[in-house]
Formats: sequence, C-alpha cells, structure tokens
Amino acid sequence: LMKNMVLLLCILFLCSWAEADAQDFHLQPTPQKYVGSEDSVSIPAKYSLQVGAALQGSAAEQLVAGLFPDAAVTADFSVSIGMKGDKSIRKYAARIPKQAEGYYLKIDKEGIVVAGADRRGVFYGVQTLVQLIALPKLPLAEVTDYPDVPYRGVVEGFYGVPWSREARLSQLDFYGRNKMNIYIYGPKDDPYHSSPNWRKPYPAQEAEQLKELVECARRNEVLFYWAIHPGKDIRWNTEDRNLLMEKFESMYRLGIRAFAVFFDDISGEGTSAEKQVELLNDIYHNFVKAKGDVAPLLMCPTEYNRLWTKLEGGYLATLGGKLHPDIGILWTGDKVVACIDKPTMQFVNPLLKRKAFIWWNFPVSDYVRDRLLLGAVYGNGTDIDDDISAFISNPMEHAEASKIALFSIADYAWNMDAYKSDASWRRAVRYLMPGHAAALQVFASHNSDLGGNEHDFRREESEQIRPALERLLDAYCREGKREVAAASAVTEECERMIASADLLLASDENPALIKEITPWLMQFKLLGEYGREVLCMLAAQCDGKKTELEKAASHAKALQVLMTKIDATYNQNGFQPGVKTGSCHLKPAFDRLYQEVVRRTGK
Ligand code: 14T
Repeated sequence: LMKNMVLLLCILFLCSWAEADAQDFHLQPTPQKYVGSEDSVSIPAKYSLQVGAALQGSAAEQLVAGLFPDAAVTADFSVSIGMKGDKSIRKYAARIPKQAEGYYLKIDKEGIVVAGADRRGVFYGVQTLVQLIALPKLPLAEVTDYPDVPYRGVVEGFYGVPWSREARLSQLDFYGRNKMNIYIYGPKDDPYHSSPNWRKPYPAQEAEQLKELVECARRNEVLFYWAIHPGKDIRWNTEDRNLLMEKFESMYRLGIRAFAVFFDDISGEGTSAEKQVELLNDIYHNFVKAKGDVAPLLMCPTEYNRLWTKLEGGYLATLGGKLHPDIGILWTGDKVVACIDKPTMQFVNPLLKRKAFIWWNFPVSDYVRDRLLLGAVYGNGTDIDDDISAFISNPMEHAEASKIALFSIADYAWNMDAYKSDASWRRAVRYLMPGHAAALQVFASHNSDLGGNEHDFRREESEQIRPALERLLDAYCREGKREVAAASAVTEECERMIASADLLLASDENPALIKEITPWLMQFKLLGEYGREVLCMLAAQCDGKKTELEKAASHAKALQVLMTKIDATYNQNGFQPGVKTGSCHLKPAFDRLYQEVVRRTGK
C-alpha cells in the first residue's frame, strides 16, 4: 500500500510539474530558446524607453514606438531596445546570439530588454515582445533566438491572377510578424515582369503601387526583390542587355534594392547557360556592385530541378563554375514540385558550388486550379538547415488562404528541430480566424490534396475520418451491412461540415479569406449535405424503409446536380475550371455508397 501511495504521489507530482511547464501559448515562429516563469509583470503607466542610436528610423523603432507611446524620462520600469554596440543594451551584449538576425529578450520586474545581433534581430525581438504583450499576463521570461535558415519567405511566382495591392500589403505585414525576411516579386502573368513587356518601364500607377510595397516591406524588415523573366524572347545582344539594365535602373528609382533574373519555363535562345552567366555577371559587376546598396543577385536557372537536369549538356556545371559565387541560384528540388531533403541537397550543391536557394512549389496551385491547398506543411527534411541558403515558398493565387501554409513554412525555416507539422498547422488556422478556428480546421482538413496531377505531388486529406469511412464502405459494399459506429461518426462529420461552412460563410472575421474560398465553402456545404443524405439512404435500405429511401435518394440526387452546377459556374479559369472539395476521400466514398445503395435496391 505504502509503495502504491509513493508511486501515486510521484505521478501526481510529475503531472503537476508538467502542467506548470506547459504553456498555454506558443510563440510564432517557435523560438530556439524560451525560459519562462509562472510569474508575470504588468507594465506600469510610467516607464522609460531607451532606443539605441543606430536604430533611428528603423522598423524596430517604429514598432516599439507603437507599443510604448508615452515614455517618461525616468521611471522604475525601463524598456531598453538596441543592437550590438548600442549603449542602451551594453550590459546584455554577451547574451546576444552570434547568429545573424538573432536577439536576446528579457522581461523581469524591473523592465524589458531587447538586444539584437543586428537591425533585423532587434525587429524580431520586438515582434516576439508584441506576441508576449498580447497575452492576458506578461510573463517573466528570457528568450534567446535566431533563425536556422538565412532567407525565409515567399516568391510570388505563380501563373494566374497576380495578388492585389491590398493582398500584398497584408502579406508583407504577415511576413514581418512571422519573421520572414524576403519577398520576391515575380508573378508570371504580370506582362512587365515577363514577355512581352519586360523591356518597358511600369505605367505610372503600377509604379506608384510598387513604391508603396517597397516601403511596406521596409517597415516589416522584408527584403523586397523584384524579378525579371526575359528568357522567352531575349536576344543576346547589347540592345536587350541595355534594355534590361535600364529596366533595373527604373526599378531602382522606385526604391527597389534587390533583383533577380528568372530563366524558368522557356525554350530556345534564352536557355544558353553561357549567355545567362555572361548577363548575370555583367549585372553583378556593373549594376549591383556599382550601386553599392543592392542586395545579392538571384537567378532562377532553366534547369531548376533534378528531373529537368541534363548533366551531359553541362548547363548546371557552367552555372556552378562561372556564375559569380555571390549570386544565389534557385532550385525547386528533385522535381518541379517536390519536398526537399538531404539527398536533394547532396545532388545539387556540388553542381552549383554553393548552397542552393530553395524555391518550394507549395502551396502553389496553378496546375490544380480547381483545388485549395489548405493542408499541413510536411515532408521537408529537418536536417537541411546547413545545406540551404534560403527556403522560400511559391504560394497560391489566393493570398489569404496561402497564409495557412506560409505560417508553418515560417515556423519550419526558423527552427527545424522544433518543427511539429500538425501543431503548427492548427496554430496557423487559429491565427487566421481565432473566433472560428474549429470551423476553419474542419474545412482545411478536407481541402488539401491535389488529386492526380502532372507533378505527382499529393497531400494527405481527411485523415481523421478515413478509418470510419473505410469501415463503413467495407461493411456495406461487401455484406450490405450498416456499421453503426462508423455511420454515426461519418454523419457527425457531415454535420460538422455543414455547420462549419455556414459559420464561415456568415462570418466577417476574415473577409479577404472568406471571399477567396466562398465557392469551395458552398461546394463543401453541399458535400456535407450529400454525405448525410447518402447515409440516410443506406440506413433506409438496410431497414427496408422504402418511402424514406426514395425521399433520401431524390434529395441526394438533387445535391449531386447542385454540386455539378457549382463546379460549372464558379472559378471558370481556362486551365482546371471548377470547384473540387473533399475529393480525395469524402466525395469518392459518398459516390460509391450512393451507387451501392442503388445497386442493392435493384434500381
Ligand atoms: F521557377 C521555377 F522554380 C518554377 O517553379 N517555375 C514555374 C512556376 O512559375 C510555377 O508556379 C510552378 C508550379 O506550376 O512551376 C513552374 O511552372 C511550370 C512547371 C512545369 F512543369 C510551368 C510549366 C510546366 F510544365
């Protein structure tokens, strides 16, 4: 008995300790080191604020000014913000991580310190502080933090309708909050980025909007790259070279300080490695270096993935050997669309003679335009941080919906060891619609797979209801039996789908998101109703209830017609027109059951 008592006490102790240790909040992206306490402090009305001299006019200073608008000259509570070398944080210099963009943050009863390794590090420290201050109580804490990957962010590189001004402004703010530091502007269907108009300067209004984006990027410590895609019709002569330089000059005048040249998805003259190298090295010496305040040049090769690499042709070897080592080379992995792992990097880095700059083609949906890719981010190696110079994502033309994946990509690229795919996904959903997280989670969990596609890239879908669906199908198709537990689990899921769709359609919590996904929400609701009715058919058939079966069958059939109508009415792009939802498991299972009931009824 005594032994058992001791054991019980031990267990109780361990539980309470685990409880105390578990935080009910999670910083985003997951920091490298967080030491928190149960104890908290409330920031008094009177506080002092010291901001390092080197931060004058910086994004970090602007963010801090918003957090602490009325500082006193002296006070018992002090807020000190600075970067390495600043007087304001001198005492803490030794605690600042050595890594670029790192920071040390301390909150105690006397005050708050944010000490960054560099300007962006300070900004990230303040962003972490923003998250902590938003909690019900400000915990006493020490954070020592830095990114695993030097460049983390987004390339607007898809085919389809380019993002709107509002969407881009919202994205840049999102990148700042999620500690992403790069955005590459390269929408394939902007005629001034690609052929035919890459040679021409932007019209006044578009130029003005780009200027505004550059300023917004600066406020968020995001490097704004502008990419040109000239390869479809470039002639390797001085005329085109000068036109390209002039275009870069005009973009420089708009405030852009980072440039890329894309040679993807082209054929013919433009694909020559020698000519591409010559142009890039020329831009490097006569533009980037000549200006002195321009970020490292980037290029997307024609052979940008392993599948398309013809080693005999020597294309990549030429780039690797002759392209100036400071020029970054983009790479999508073993295929156009593929996850990135150690072998991916072991193949490409020796060829490029540098760490590849990863362009991850997820959640881009320009080759499956009838789908939404709202699933979890998984499949990339968590041991590749030393092998890559960047991890950037090519998103969907649905900017707000892309944030589900981007949130987790930011988390992954900041701290790979700590990355937990499923937990990160759920936090992303909560971040986008905190008041409707459960509904959005239901919707996202059934809108993630791509279906059969040219890149053979698939994602898990409807994972938690799959076992019940399988048991239901199996029992009914083989033996004509209704597996009760599975049937009610699936019915409940259908009810959740219907309610979630209604809640989201009626909500004004995130109007931009709802607008993007409305056709899919309408389709999703119908699919839920269809599933529910098919299950009624099945029950009626099993119980031999003829009139009920007739009623349910005619409703199910009407719902099929309505779903077909939605598919033929909305999202009518010229590539993959239509609206597909729950298409990996739910829709096929419901269709199969419907047919099976009809077959067994003998109709
Ligand atoms: F630059 C590359 F890294 C890249 O991925 N290029 C395009 C990109 O703009 C597009 O969004 C992405 C996904 O569709 O794939 C590339 O475009 C393709 C890929 C193909 F396999 C265009 C045509 C293809 F046949």
